[in-house]
Amino acid sequence: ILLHHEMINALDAQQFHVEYQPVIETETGLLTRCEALIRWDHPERGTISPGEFIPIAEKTGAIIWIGEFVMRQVIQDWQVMRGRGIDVTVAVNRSPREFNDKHAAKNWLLALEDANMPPDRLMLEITESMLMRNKDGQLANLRQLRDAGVHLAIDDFGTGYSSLNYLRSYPIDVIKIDRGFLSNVPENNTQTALVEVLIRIAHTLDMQVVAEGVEHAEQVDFLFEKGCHYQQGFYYGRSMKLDHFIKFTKKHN
Ligand code: G
Ligand code: G
Ligand code: MN
Ligand code: NA
Repeated sequence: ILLHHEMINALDAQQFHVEYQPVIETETGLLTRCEALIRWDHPERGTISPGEFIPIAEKTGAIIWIGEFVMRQVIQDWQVMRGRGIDVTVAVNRSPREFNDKHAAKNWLLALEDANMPPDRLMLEITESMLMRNKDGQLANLRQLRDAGVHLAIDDFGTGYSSLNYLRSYPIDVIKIDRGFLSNVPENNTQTALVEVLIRIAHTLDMQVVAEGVEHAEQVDFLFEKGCHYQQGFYYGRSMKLDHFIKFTKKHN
């Protein structure tokens, strides 16, 4: 079991790092975005997936410190990319707890300003369940961030419980279709029809739509035809350490 103190020690011992997975703009084929994903290089257990330790960090509260580390690292890495001629928008996963601090939006916006990183180069990914809890303080932070130009995405869209009408009343501008929906596209007719519907929902709500879990060319053709704005998945590339990601991006674009 991963304990609170083990995660805090891991931060001190610099056992966490952030990797970047490419996100491709469908219309141009250009790599214009990426998603930041945390990794834990555990000295005894090897690399531990965030799927394993983030839920525990959310319970113990360590997520606040981990989240601060990720945000700081992303902003620093963005500056490195910018210095190497790359100007991408970076998506960062956020846990609901990180929006409880009423100064959260202000603090993140100040950090961007300090780094000369335009707010629209940052995207925050939240889950449907966070919106359903509908906490006033969290909503105020979301509004402030969106007003400043930060993109706000619903991650794993379609797996939670949000009502579609509800979604409209939140300052969300991006929908990420969960990769579970794409896994049997285009072989499975029902799944394929569902993805088409999800893309159309995004169009109707005037939101950008990202398909996750793109693994082969048939999916790329389908997403192009249906007007899915962005694509992410192993077909294009896995998450990479900063240096590798910079080389990859230069080669791709
Ligand atoms: O990269 P991988 O598929 O192992 O990620 C598993 C899960 O961990 C994903 O659902 C992703 O949203 C989450 N995750 C990855 N990095 C972060 C992070 O920095 N903060 C939070 N809160 N979640 C993350
Ligand atoms: O929940 P979230 O969307 O943040 O999770 C992102 C995770 O999805 C990353 O950990 C990444 O490793 C994984 N992922 C990204 N692209 C693909 C893909 O094409 N196929 C599969 N199976 N997993 C993927
Ligand atoms: Mn995500
Ligand atoms: Na997702």
